[in-house]
Amino acid sequence: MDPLIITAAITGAETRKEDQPALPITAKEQAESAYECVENGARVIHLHVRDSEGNPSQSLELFEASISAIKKACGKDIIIQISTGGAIGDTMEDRLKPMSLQPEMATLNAGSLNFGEEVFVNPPPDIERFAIEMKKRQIVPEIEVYSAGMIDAVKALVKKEVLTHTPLHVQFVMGVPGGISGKLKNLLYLKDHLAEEISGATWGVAGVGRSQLPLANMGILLGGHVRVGFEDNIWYKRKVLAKSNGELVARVTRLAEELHRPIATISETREILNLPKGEDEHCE
Ligand code: KMH
Ligand code: ZN
Repeated sequence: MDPLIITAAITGAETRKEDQPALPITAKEQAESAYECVENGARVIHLHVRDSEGNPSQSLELFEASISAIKKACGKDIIIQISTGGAIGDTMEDRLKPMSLQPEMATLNAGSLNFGEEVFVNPPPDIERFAIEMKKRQIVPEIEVYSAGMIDAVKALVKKEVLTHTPLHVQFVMGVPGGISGKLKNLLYLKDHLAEEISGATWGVAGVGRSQLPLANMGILLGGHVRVGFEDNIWYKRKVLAKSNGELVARVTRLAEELHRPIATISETREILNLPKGEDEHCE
C-alpha cells in the first residue's frame, strides 16, 4: 500500500461559524489552521474562501491572500487544491475563475446531484470545459465523485482524452444528502468499480458528518487516502464539537499509525499524485 495522504478540507462553503466557532474564515485563520493540519499529518489543503461576512466566495483576491498566507505558514511545497465547486448557485464563470491563479490542484466535480434541499449543478458540457481548462493550465484535477454513476461519466472523459493526467485521482464524497450514503459497503463498491473502469486510478474518501470517522478508517485499511475537516464534519464525537481541523487530522494520523499505514511525506504525496517535485521547503 502507498503511504496515506491526508487532505484537510478546512473551511468549505456550507459550514457556518455559528455551528463551528473554530471554522477558519480569514486568510490568517486559514493559514493557522492549515499549519496545524500539516503539523499533524495533512499534505493537501482543499481550499474554499469566505468574504468578510463569512459568506462563500470565489474572489481571486481572497484566494490569492489565503494561498499566500498558507504557503507562508506551511512552506512552498504544501499542496493547495482550490475548489471549482464553490457554493451551490455560483455561476460556472465564478467557479472557473481561481484557476487563473495556477494552483497545483483543483477539484473537478463529476456530475449533478441533489445537495440537501438544493441542486449542485454540473452538466456534462461544463465538466468537460473545466477539465479542458485544467489540462491547458497543467492543473492536476481531483475528481469529486458523489455517486457510482459518476465513475462511468469520468471514464468517458478519460476515453475522450479530456482527462489525461495519470494516475487519475478521485475523491469519493460520501454522505451528502442526495449522493451515495456513507455506508461502508458503498465504499467497497465504489473502490472496486473505479478499479474496474479506470485502471491505476488512486482514490480518497471524504465522509460527511457522522460517516467521516468510519470511512476514514476504511480508507486507511483499503489502501485509499482520507479527507477530513470542517467542510465535511464539525464533530469529534457525538455531541462534542471538534476543537480544530488539526484535531480531526491528528486522529486520522493516530489511527493510521495503529494500523501500520505510514503517513506520506509531502515528497511522497507529490510522487503518488504525479505532481511536480517540491523544493523541500516545508514544515512536515
Ligand atoms: N460546496 C459544494 C457545493 C468542491 O469543492 O469542488 C461543492 C464542493 C465541491 O465543495
Ligand atoms: Zn469543497
